[in-house]
Formats: sequence, C-alpha cells, structure tokens
Amino acid sequence: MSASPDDAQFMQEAIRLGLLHLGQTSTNPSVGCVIVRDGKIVGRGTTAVGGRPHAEPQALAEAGELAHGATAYVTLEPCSHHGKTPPCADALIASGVSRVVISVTDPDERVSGRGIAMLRDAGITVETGLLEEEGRQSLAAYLTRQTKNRPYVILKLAVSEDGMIGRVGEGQIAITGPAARAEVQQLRAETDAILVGIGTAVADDPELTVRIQGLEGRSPVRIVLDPLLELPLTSKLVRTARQVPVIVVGREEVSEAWEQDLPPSVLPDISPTRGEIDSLSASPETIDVEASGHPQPISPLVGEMPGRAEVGIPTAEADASNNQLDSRRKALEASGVEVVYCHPYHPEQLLPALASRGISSLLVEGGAKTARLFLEAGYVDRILLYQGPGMIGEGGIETPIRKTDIPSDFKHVGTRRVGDDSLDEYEREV
Ligand code: AOF
Ligand code: ZN
Repeated sequence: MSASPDDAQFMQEAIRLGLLHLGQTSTNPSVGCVIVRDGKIVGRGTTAVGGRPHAEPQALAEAGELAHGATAYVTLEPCSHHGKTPPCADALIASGVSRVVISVTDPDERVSGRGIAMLRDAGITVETGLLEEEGRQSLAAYLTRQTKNRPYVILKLAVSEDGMIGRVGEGQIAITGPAARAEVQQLRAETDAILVGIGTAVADDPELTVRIQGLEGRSPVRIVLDPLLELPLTSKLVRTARQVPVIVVGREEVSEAWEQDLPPSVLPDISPTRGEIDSLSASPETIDVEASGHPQPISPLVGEMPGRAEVGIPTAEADASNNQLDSRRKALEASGVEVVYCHPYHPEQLLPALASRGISSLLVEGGAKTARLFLEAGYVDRILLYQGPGMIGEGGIETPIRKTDIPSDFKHVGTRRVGDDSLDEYEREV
C-alpha cells in the first residue's frame, strides 16, 4: 500500500478514537474513524456506547458534504451486513468518499472481506493493513473473542521490591501508590469482567468496582472462583451484588476428582499448581447479549462431574457436604449472587463459557494461585507488572511471575513510572 506519514498520523487518530469506548461496546468492537479532506480532519466517529451506531456513519454525519472526495480512515473493515444498523460500506459509498484506509480486516464471517469488496466494486480505492499491529491491539478483546472463542485475558500484579504480592494473613496491604491504583480503576472500567480466586476474596475482602469520579457506572462483572461456595455473605462482594453483578464459580458436587485433574503446564519454569479454580462446561448455545449492549452474567450450567462412586467418597459423607453446598448456594443466590457450576482447573472451559455470555475481556487480579493457573494454561494475553518501592519481608506471598520469567512469546511493550511505582507491560500478538 502507498501509505504516507500523514496516513499513519490519521490512522493513529482513528485508533485513539476507537480506544475511547473500550469496554463499553461489547460484544461489538469499539472502532474509530476519521474523515480527511485536503489534509484536515472533517469528521470523527467512535462506535457508540452499547455498540451502535457504528463509527463510520457518525464520522460521515459530521463531515456532511465535505466527505465528497475525502479519505476515510477506519480501524476495522467497514461492515457489509444488514445487522442492527445498515452496512457502513453502503454509507461510505453513498457519501462519495474516494479512498478508504483500513487497519484491520474483520474476522466476523458476516463481513470478512465483503466490506472491502463492496467498496472496491463501487470504484473506491481501498488500502488495508495500515498500523495493523496497533490496530489489532486496540481491537484485542473483540478479535480474541471472535477468533479464539474466549475473552482477552489481562493479568495485573502489584509486586513489592522483594518480589511479593502480599503477606499471609494480612488481607489488603498497599504495595503501589495512588497513581497506580487509579490506573487499575481505569483498566477495570475498560474491561468486561474481573476475576479473583476465593483465597483473595476472603483474605482481602475486595469490592472490585470502579470508584473513580465519572466512571462509577462502569464496574465490570465480578467473578470469584470458589469451588466450595465459601464466599462470606458479609463480604463486600456479596453485599454489593445487587448493584454490580457477582458470579461465583463453584463445583457441583463433592468429589476428589477435581484435586487430581490439573491441566498440563505450558510454562516450564513454573510447576503445576493447585489453583483455586473450577471451570464451567462450555455452553452449547450462545445467548444474544447484544440486545442489552452489555455482557450478561453467565447462567447456571451444570457440568458433567464424576459421580461419587467413581471417586470413592462414602455416600453419607458426600451427601452431608452436598447439602451444605446446596444451602450455601441458596444463601448466595438470595443475596443476588449468581452461582454457576463447573469443572475444576480448566480455564479452557471457563473462558469459552464466559465468551458465550458476551464477555470479551477479563482482568485477572489475584491471587497467586489463580494467576499461575491462567499463566500455566497459556491463556494470559497481557501482563501488567506494577512494582512498588516497599519491602514485604517475612511472611510474604511470592509473585507468581517475575520480569525474568515472562514467557518468550510476550513482547516487552515498555517500562514507565507511575507515581513512585514502575509498570512493565508485556503483550502477546493478537
Ligand atoms: C463497523 N463499524 O463501528 C463497528 C463494526 O450487531 P451489529 O449489526 O452492530 O454488527 C456487529 C458487527 O459489526 C461486529 O461483529 C463487527 O463485525 C462490526 N462492527 N463495524 O463497520 C463499527 N463496531
Ligand atoms: Zn458498520
């Protein structure tokens, strides 16, 4: 393609616009579009909150007559299908633009290549692949859900100078300062769901909501991996479950099979660990989550747990435990928590189940076991390693991953200061 430095600059602006509604358009991607006439931007658009209208008609509306003979820069191939809105390719053709520059082609099978073909058939010059790597990163959640049938997984860790993420028995302790914490709140606001293990939920009693001014309404769905349904009814998570959804991922029945059923490690340096996770059996059908424009909580799914006889637990004992589990489930549900049942230690089943409910991005926030489980299974796409200046010392909980053992297929995006802390970012190709 014949991209000029100006082309790159305009696409950069389209990518910036797309990022403005990250996490607010799911399951639609947040696309950015600029219309440029005689070297000047005459129209701007971002996919609207909720997913519609798409970016292009908004940018074209702002440009009006000036779109005639202009160039449109768009981060994703314009759509060609009659979905909930008419095709953006038709809108571009009708506007009279003479050139369309695209960063990423759309994997949605209703579109893929057809949007480009419609534009070319109408005599418009089309160029693709400009700033593709950045474009793909900006659409990472959408592309991952579309092509891998799972959410894009971000692992965030706050590590002390001596490589610890907390101290045993002390709940939440400050490792990073206010600037880093504000960044994490922003990240939560851009993510569809946030996940912790029951160990962290009990020890830290976190709320996992977005509390910065102006973003309070953008808290992600909160998910707790909790095989035995131990989440206290008095926890902040349960007490706020009617305001911001909480999903507890438990296991269906008492059995010992889940203790033995570990997925193989893909990280040679980290030994297989007992995580805190159970996982869902993937749902065969998908629900139309687009009507609400927001990810829906996953509904209860009953997995194929091994029967008690198979794992040799005495029936009476197992019955008593199952009765307890059942009453805990009812109590959680009465508080507004959704309880789902699943298989142990298998994010390869949990993640597609979340994707099928419209969750395109997932922030894993703790603790060490949960982080290891996702890392070992190879499902982490991005790692944010915040490093604070303080020491934890004795009783410290070691970080599940250090700068020196980041898997080699991650690219080190960079290091930057955030207040008194530093942040190292690593990402995989999308
Ligand atoms: C564009 N521009 O801004 C976005 C696009 O359910 P619908 O009708 O909104 O269609 C969803 C699909 O539209 C989605 O899977 C993706 O292919 C495309 N998203 N396309 O031209 C946009 N957000
Ligand atoms: Zn469209």
